[in-house]
Amino acid sequence: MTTASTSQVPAPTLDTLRTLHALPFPELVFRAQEVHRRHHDAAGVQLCTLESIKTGKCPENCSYCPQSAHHDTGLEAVPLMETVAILRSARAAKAGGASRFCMGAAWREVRDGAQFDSVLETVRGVAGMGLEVCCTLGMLREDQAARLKEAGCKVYNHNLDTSREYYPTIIGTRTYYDRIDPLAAVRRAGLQVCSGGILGMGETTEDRLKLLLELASLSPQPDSVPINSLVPVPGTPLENQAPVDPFEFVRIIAVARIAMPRAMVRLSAGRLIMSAELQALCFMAGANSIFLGDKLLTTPNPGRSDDLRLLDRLGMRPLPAGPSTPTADGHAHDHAAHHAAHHDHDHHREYSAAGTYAHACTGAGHCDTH
Ligand code: SAM
Ligand code: DTB
Ligand code: SF4
Repeated sequence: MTTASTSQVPAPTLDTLRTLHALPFPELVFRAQEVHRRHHDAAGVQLCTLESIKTGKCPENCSYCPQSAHHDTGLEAVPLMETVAILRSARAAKAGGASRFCMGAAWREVRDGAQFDSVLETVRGVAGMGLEVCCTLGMLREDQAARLKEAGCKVYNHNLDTSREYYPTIIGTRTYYDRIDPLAAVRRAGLQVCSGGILGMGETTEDRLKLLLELASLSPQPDSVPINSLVPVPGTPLENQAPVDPFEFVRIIAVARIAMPRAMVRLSAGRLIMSAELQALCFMAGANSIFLGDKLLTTPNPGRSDDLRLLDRLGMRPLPAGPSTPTADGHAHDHAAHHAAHHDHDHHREYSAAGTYAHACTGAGHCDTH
């Protein structure tokens, strides 16, 4: 088996993440900007579209999730969609400007059989349209991940969601290992890893930093890291959770960016109630990917035209699909990745939270410091 990623980024320590998180807000955002510009196009945003290909009646009891059969959210369950209907959505997503199409199923795990075969056929069709394909279908084995890759899937999303310690408070039907093990299988099969979490489930800042530490300690680090803000859905046990303080949210994005310099950091669920200014701060802190389209899996998302207007107001633009999108695998050949290679040996500086360093590399031109 090949592995998708070859480059390793040294993991930070929890103390380093704590120190970064405690920096004055402008200093933290500045540090995150520095790292971001070294590894990414600072004006580029990856646009992904989600499709819930199998909705509801999930046997898992994730407290945040409207699709769990354990909660009464009034959600209409929909069995696995036909390939032709999913391909129609994918075509529309592409026409609307998305470069990645992410298919989610409310399954505990992937099971071999007609339904998985149908998903593989769908993956073939979506990949054939020139869209990057991401799947999130629950737990899976390496041979299943390999079949997805062979069908044209590029990325597998499987979130750790929160810290190891807080996890049992949120989910009782599986363990943290059930989340971590499939990530290794996905990597071994040569797929890119997308893994992140949710803020606003009653966890502490320490839990959030521990989640980032778990993600940053994966070797190689995830290629993309979705940071979701809890959408508190009526009928779920977390329906009354208060939103996370917006500056805390930005701080976590910034620490994620510094700890996982090459990853795409996705500003995921929860944008509907975020102001344009807060989203702009998230981009300044290193977020460089969003979900485009008025629906996530089952909950609403800002409309496509509002998002495109926001990017336009900020002078930002969609990143294209394909190898020019910088990823943690080090195979990208654009300027940002070229730059990243030159700066790998400098990575320890990114964790030097105590002082500033005079290294004014913007990523916008040729770096003359080496
Ligand atoms: N069943 C698969 C699994 O759990 O891996 C895939 C689908 S699941 C809905 C994908 C992710 O959506 C979860 O891991 C969680 O991070 C996120 N999610 C679900 N409900 C959410 C909510 N109410 N607010 C924010 N994120 C949510
Ligand atoms: C991720 O981290 N967030 C997306 C995607 N990966 C699959 C899902 C968000 C779901 C929000 C709740 C809903 O719409 O059902
Ligand atoms: Fe099922 Fe995934 Fe929702 Fe958990 S998050 S209840 S596994 S769909």
